[in-house]
Amino acid sequence: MQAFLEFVVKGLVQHPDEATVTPVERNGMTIYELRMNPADVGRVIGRQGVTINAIRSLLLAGSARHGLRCTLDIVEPRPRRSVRGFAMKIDVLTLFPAMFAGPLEVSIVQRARTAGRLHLQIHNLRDYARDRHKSVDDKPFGGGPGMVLKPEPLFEAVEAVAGDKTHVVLMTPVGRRFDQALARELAQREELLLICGSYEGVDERVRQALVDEEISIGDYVLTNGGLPAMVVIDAVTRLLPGVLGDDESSRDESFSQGLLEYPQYTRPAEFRGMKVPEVLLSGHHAEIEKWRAEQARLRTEQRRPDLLNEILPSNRHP
Ligand code: 4GS
Repeated sequence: MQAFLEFVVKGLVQHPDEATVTPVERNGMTIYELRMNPADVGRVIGRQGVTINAIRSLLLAGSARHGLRCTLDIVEPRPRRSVRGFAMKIDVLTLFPAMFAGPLEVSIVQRARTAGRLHLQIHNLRDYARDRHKSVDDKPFGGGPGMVLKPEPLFEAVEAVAGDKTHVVLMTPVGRRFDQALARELAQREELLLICGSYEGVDERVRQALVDEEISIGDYVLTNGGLPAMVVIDAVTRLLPGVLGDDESSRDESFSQGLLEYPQYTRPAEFRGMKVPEVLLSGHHAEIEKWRAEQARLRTEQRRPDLLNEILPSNRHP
């Protein structure tokens, strides 16, 4: 369908190399967005819309045969955003670099890395231990169970890795609770250094002298700060400019207004006797929007009433 539209549009315009067709999924409908040189818009619309209506009819006929719902939209050329060249640098200090293979090498994070938006480097804290035994931990002064991360390797590592602009973060349960607002804050930084705690904790002088901010991903005790660091990296990366496509990020906007997601369905319309709500099949966009807004509010009231008094005043009851 896209190729067909492209063929038709390029045949009409004077600058065919500037004409593009992008399918965008919205409310179960495919909108084919046409972009072109502004001088060509008139040609594609035609006198009194004759040309564009003819294209729409062809599209409708073609898509109906396949049971799809499509439409056509002429949109402004995408603004050249000033995101080109922006990249965030994230360094991680950990005793278990092997943990980081996998989660950060797939999906959107991997895409951000290959696109040069995210420069991620994992450093083994043990490489910065100077003594013969490469020791990174020691018994706590004053006694007690477990081991504490020694200051020397951490100081050496941070001094080697961090620059002037680097925001140094310690992952620890005593830190500020991580949430979407904090992810947005961190995404504004140019360079992050995430220190993963291990064992019973880190020498207090590390906090005093090296760390700008302490972050916790939640009130539970993990074996080390590797997973928390990955959680932060994942949430921050998808907020970096140019990482999510337009479609992904506009979807995100409606969900990060502080309400929980409304229920989503895809085909088939009936599965093992369970039906998709009629309104979603109706094609009435206004009705669908209304239903989704109601559902999002209902779910939030039932499951996370705390969210309604938070974040955005627009979430509150009128
Ligand atoms: C968390 C957390 C954590 C705590 C590290 C016990 C090893 C462990 N770090 N959010 N010592 N929750 N860290 O559980 O950030």
